[in-house]
Amino acid sequence: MRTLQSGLLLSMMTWCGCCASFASSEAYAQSVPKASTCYVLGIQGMTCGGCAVHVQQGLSKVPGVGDAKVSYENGEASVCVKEGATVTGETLVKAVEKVGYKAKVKRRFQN
Ligand SMILES: [Cu+2]
Repeated sequence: MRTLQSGLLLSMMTWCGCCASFASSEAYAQSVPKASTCYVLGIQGMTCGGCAVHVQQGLSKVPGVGDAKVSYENGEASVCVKEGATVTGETLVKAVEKVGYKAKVKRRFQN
């Protein structure tokens, strides 16, 4: 736990204490190429906006993922895969589980 950083962030946002790190969403504001495959995942176990960031970080680390948006309010993540990359829904579910949450693929679509 990076307590120094978390203490600093407490003044900036509501923090439930379950998340060890935080990264600016700007880091994930990457452009998604046309005709990429996107997935909508249902996420279980998120208890605050910080959890959504945590899940987003986990998904963004998957090689081939071009863009990941996570909504704590909706309990959903939308993830778009870079063109030519072979990322499966199962891979994304595992990435979410790796950071401590449950996920399942709700929908797959072409962006
Ligand atoms: Cu949280």
